[in-house]
Amino acid sequence: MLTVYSNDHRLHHGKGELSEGELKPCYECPERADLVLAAVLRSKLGDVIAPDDFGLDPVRRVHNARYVEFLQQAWDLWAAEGRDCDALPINWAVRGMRQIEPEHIDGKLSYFSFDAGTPITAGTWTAVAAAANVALTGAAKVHGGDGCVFALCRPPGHHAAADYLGGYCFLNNAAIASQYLLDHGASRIAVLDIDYHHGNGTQSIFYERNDVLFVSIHGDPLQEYPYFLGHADERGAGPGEGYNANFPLRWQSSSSEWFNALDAGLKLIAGYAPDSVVISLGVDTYIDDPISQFRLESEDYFRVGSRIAGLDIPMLFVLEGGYAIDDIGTNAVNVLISAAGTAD
Ligand code: Q9C
Ligand code: ZN
Repeated sequence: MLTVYSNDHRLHHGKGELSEGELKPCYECPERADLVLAAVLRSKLGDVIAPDDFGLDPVRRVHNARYVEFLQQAWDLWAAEGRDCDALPINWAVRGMRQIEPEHIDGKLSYFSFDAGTPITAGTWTAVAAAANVALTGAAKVHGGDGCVFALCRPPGHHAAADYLGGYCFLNNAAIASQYLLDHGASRIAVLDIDYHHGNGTQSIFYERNDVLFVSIHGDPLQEYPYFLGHADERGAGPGEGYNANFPLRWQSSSSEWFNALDAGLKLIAGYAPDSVVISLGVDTYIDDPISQFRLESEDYFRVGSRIAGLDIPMLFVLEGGYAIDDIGTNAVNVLISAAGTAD
């Protein structure tokens, strides 16, 4: 299996996220991708290549142009206020408030975000653009005939919607890759999101479309972040009705409950008969994950890979979450090794 990777991810290194009433060190840190890369190299999964530059057109197929421009300018606008700490929003336009983009950077940050856990730093845009190029390069390889590719993306993407950031995510790498495949000949793409958290960004981007089937297994939004999307009755809208499937699971759900949901999700995907499947691969379902409440063990991840490979269609794995630093490499590579082994 080919891996696509860029060192530019290291340019995004936030200091703190608002959590439990204080600014805590960011769980989403550069070591994550460095350790996944180290595990890929140790495992001899296959070649590691650098991304090509696709420019911003394929990004704008998914994200609003004003939002992309904001991401490019945000740090400079923040620094122009004389600030050298990370940029974070402080308030949001909830029920009954106006959706008008403010002029001041503090207002813009609020307008284009939904949480205070996703800091913008001086190097964030470069890292974010590189992650999108990693995903796009992966998609181009799948388009070119590779059966199984790993986009080692950081920062992650699945919480980012068409025009807002959050959940450590800025551009939706998996959605951008999916749209690229559709724009290059695919008629149907399935996105299988197995990150612990609901992929609210990906769901919202494709909610009214029937050319992307979105399937997500995640912590029940009644208990878990992102709280306001990911319920089982969200099934898509308009032409997209029936093309969105959520499997919310309660905290401390067992591995066997999780695999039952995976099997149900894979059955829906097989019935859809997509040209390719894009997997939002988070390994924060791990029992030792510091911010999550599922119970998968390292050995379980082998079965995740082989079950997905059983679809017998081209697979693009896109890295999302996973915060148990010591085991993130092993867990991610266990999925990939077994997917590659089963597919060959
Ligand atoms: N006390 C991804 O896994 N909230 N994002 C954490 C910690 C944000 C996770 C709260 C979780 C975002 C890509
Ligand atoms: Zn997650």
